Amino acid sequence: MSAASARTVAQAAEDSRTSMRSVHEIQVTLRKYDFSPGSLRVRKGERVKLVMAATDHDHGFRLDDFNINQKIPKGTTVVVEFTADKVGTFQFRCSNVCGIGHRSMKGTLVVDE
Ligand SMILES: [Cu+2]
Repeated sequence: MSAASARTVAQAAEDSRTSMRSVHEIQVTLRKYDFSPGSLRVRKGERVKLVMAATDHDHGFRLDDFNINQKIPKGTTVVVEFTADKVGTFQFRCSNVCGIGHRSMKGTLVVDE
């Protein structure tokens, strides 16, 4: 194989990797006292884009394992992006005291191999 065609093959491989690395977008609604959906499932290596809307109160999205703590004010939609770079089941929860059920407002992120 010549050097020129080797580069072409490498470029094609890079192009296909880039297109596979598409963003996994998930819409999440936050309201007293849950996340909907409350269970998020993605694959390791995916770029995850959470589009989160707080409908009834200021809420927050805290996912310590990925160093995320984002406030989501009432009536707004906030986008959080991260790379799911480790496998496991991780808990997220509301990080803004929103009422009597605040402590039970949580969900799980599952990252599959
Ligand atoms: Cu809350």
